Amino acid sequence: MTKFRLDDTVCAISTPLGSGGIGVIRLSGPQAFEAAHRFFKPSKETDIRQARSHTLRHGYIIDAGGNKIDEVVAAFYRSPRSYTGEDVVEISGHGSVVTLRKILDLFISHGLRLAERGEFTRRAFLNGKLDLIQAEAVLDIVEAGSEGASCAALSQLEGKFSSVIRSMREKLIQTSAHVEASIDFPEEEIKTNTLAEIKGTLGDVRETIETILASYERGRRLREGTTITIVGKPNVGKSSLLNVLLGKNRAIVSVLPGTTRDAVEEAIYLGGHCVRLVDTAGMGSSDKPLERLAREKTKEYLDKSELFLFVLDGSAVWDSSDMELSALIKDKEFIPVINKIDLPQNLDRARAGHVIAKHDFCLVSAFTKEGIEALEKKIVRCLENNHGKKEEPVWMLRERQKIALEQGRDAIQAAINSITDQAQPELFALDLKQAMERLNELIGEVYTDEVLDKIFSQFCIGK
Ligand SMILES: Nc1nc2c(ncn2[C@@H]2O[C@H](COP(=O)(O)OP(=O)(O)OP(=O)(O)O)[C@@H](O)[C@H]2O)c(=O)[nH]1
Ligand SMILES: [Mg+2]
Repeated sequence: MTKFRLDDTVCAISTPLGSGGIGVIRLSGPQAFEAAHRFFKPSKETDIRQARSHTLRHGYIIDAGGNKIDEVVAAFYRSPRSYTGEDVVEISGHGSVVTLRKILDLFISHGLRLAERGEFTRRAFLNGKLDLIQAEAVLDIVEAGSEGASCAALSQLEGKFSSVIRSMREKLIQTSAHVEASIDFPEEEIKTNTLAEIKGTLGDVRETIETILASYERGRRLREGTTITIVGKPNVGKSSLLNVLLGKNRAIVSVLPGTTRDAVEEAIYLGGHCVRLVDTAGMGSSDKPLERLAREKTKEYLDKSELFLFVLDGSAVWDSSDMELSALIKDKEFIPVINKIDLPQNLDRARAGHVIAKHDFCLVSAFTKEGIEALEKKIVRCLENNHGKKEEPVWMLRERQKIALEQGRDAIQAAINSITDQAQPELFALDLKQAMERLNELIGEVYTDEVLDKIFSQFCIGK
């Protein structure tokens, strides 16, 4: 996106392509009402160019030749009380791709421009309806893969995160004013207790930034979902367990050991958490080339997973393969699962328990489904322990936001150090300015077209 224009009117299909219950076409810009008037015929004779904001009209889309294209409902929003802050018309049709495309083409032939990716939200930002953190939260809401991610994104969209940043910025502005005054009027030297106060305030701001940064990992997991990997020696029932947890036959199951060769990944929801569940190839001790490859593949998941289900076969004896696996994951978080409890048991639980230590076994049968619900509950408990309590705010920081915060924190630390070293106020005034600039970038008080291009190119067209 090169030079960005705000003076033209854009249009796009805002619902996903495919047949749906309804499909929405959005028009935004100074010509939106005029363009709607050209092709939308309200069933009750009125001039929609005069439509009041936040009103709906039923009617038909009629092409230039007078043919009815679709029966629709149009919603009218007047600037500045709309998503983009401009005049907006949203036309809800019957959701057929063909019809939606036809309607879109009518508006484009009339001189409207097809919106770029994220252009509606970019316009909302440029028109001051949202700050940059809120604009990025829009993307997080659209992409949220779990209840937690959607809650965090919504609270960011509502401006809770922005207000924390703004209040820090306010503190920096006040502190900076103090310091600037002492530079402008050197005869009024900053008193020692004022310096101590400034240091205290800066310390508070740094603390707040540290707390936000500390939730980065949790936020990332919320956004990307959690990976749980099922490991175990061949034939213990890993794929069967995956299928049971998914509620569908996703992975091939057979009596032959070594059935699964490649890792199989599927997304599931567990207690409101979006989880990527991975079934891996059984890790035996044979040195056949294919098995070696399978083992390498499984090892790749060791660093990628947050939690492991270590599956043992209750009907088989504990052997060196179980032993090797338990050594491999001993420093990871895992739930030991004894499968096949419907069969006569041969596993020496005391011995296995000795190796696995501290951990309670989950006893299940992928065959009869006994114990599966308890296993699911245990997984959810582990996830909740890792992700923190629900009440704690988790900010889903994007890389851009994290970098700005880190740089802001470093500048504040530099200012604190200068005060401690009794440096000239000019010196820490500069650091304070740096810190404020980083916070301004964060909320988009200052920005470049490149930064906006990068952010909004991640959106879809129509958002
Ligand atoms: N009786 C009984 N049989 C089971 C149970 N779980 C799995 N099996 C059987 O055990 C055999 C192996 O199951 P899989 O799910 O393919 O085992 P796996 O661990 O994925 O095996 P690999 O992919 O070869 O490592 C199959 O014949 C399953 O039907 C169970 O709970 N009870
Ligand atoms: Mg398998």
